Amino acid sequence: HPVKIKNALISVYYKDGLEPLIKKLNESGVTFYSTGGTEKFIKSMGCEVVPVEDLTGYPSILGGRVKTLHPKVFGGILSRRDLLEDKEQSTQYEIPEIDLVIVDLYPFEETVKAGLPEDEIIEKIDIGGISLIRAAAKNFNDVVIVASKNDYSTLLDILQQNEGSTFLEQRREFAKKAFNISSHYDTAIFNYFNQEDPLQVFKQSMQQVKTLRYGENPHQKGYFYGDLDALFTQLNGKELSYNNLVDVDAAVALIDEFTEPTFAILKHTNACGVATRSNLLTAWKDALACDPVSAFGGVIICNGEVDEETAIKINKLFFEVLIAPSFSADALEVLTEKKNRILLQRKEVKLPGKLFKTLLNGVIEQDKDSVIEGPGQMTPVTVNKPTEAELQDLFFANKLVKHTKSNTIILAKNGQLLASGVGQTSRVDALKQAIEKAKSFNFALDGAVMASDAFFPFPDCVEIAAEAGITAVLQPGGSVKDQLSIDMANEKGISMVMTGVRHFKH
Ligand code: 93A
Repeated sequence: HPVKIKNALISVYYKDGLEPLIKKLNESGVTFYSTGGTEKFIKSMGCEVVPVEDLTGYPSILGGRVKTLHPKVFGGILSRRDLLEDKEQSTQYEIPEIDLVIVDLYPFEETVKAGLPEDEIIEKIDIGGISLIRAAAKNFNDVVIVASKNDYSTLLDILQQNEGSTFLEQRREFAKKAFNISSHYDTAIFNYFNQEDPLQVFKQSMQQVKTLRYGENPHQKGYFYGDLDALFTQLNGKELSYNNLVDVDAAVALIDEFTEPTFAILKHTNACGVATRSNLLTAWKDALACDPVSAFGGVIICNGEVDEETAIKINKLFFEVLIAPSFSADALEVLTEKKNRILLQRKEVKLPGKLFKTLLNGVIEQDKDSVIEGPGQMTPVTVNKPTEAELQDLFFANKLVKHTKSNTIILAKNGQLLASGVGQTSRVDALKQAIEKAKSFNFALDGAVMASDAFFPFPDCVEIAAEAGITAVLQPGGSVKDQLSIDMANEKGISMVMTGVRHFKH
């Protein structure tokens, strides 16, 4: 079913690269229909071109918003050439058969990236062009759609081979590419609309002020701007303090990394106990076992209902805050025995994706670190590759690394945090701290994994880790001396993966 191209509608934002194709089509006697700028461009090449206004009998109106949106244009593209009714109607309404459509859409993404004001971005949402693409692609049975300048030469080659005709499979292939372009285009528009307005987050939170008992220390005043009731139902205890709020924020961010039953205990925003298990009771026991000393006075969080048995165990610990999505009635009875203890039942609410912080005489803003690399994004760089179990532990450790103060080293095994080095000014200090800590709680590090929030500038960390029994290492990589760490891992016979993503948290 070869179709010879007789009429082409051409409407392109960027005109570059178009000449050879226009020339070839012109030689084959194709009639061109075109919109304002494109029409001028084709004319300037010395080719005849029919303004689309002459076809529609309408000028381009609303500042160009409506140029091609007309039954004569869309009828010409969508008419089924083998259907008698379509043929008759096309004749009745004087609709020409358009068998080639070339479109280059308004550069929406480019305009967003250039940081232009919203009204200019909105104006770059192409309506006519995207409709032309969809219509022509839908009717690939009779119509060729070229929706990308990358395909000008593809069509040129085909036309040269087939004497100005195209075959059905070729038109179908063009249609597939066209729908790829239109879906990508609409996704970009959705992504633009889906961004939250950071100032909105700020303005909204400013509507509610809560005076805190004090700030970080008793001699500092403290306030919270926001709506805690939207996030939690407080079931017991005194008012959240400034430091509690900071820890609750860190706890929520950490637990949201996990889907399997998990308990985490935090102190000063860092996890000092985390375990993922098949049930929350064992998760609690193993989270606490990590560092029962630090757990004293901590903030506890889990991702499932707290039952009575677990509540009885938790109750033995002195803690500040316990956060869970729900508590059984029995559990609540146990946990409310002590009046000061804060129990928060979490609501399912999406938190803002931005972070603000005042500094100097202004405010800095950034996106939250919302990415986490799973085993699929861990590239092995050593002769030995991590086992499946090690990969799972590396994934677990990577989640903790992301939520722990830099410089961070996380040591983990079997879905349990063994020890961490946190907030150190050198990575090797963080590692030494972690190893010391693990040993002090009688953890054997043989077969444990290590994760680092940033690259190793020297091979010393890998060497020390391997000697302590660590068998698999995760790091983002990116140091000029990466190879030294890789060589060290190979020398020690352990495995290493790189994720390419750094997770500083300062
Ligand atoms: O504003 S539009 O959405 N309205 C239309 O009817 C329309 N038709 C084609 N934009 C429309 N186009 C776009 O105009 C094309 O997708 C192309 O990007 C551009 C070409 O305009 P010109 O030929 O005037 O440079």
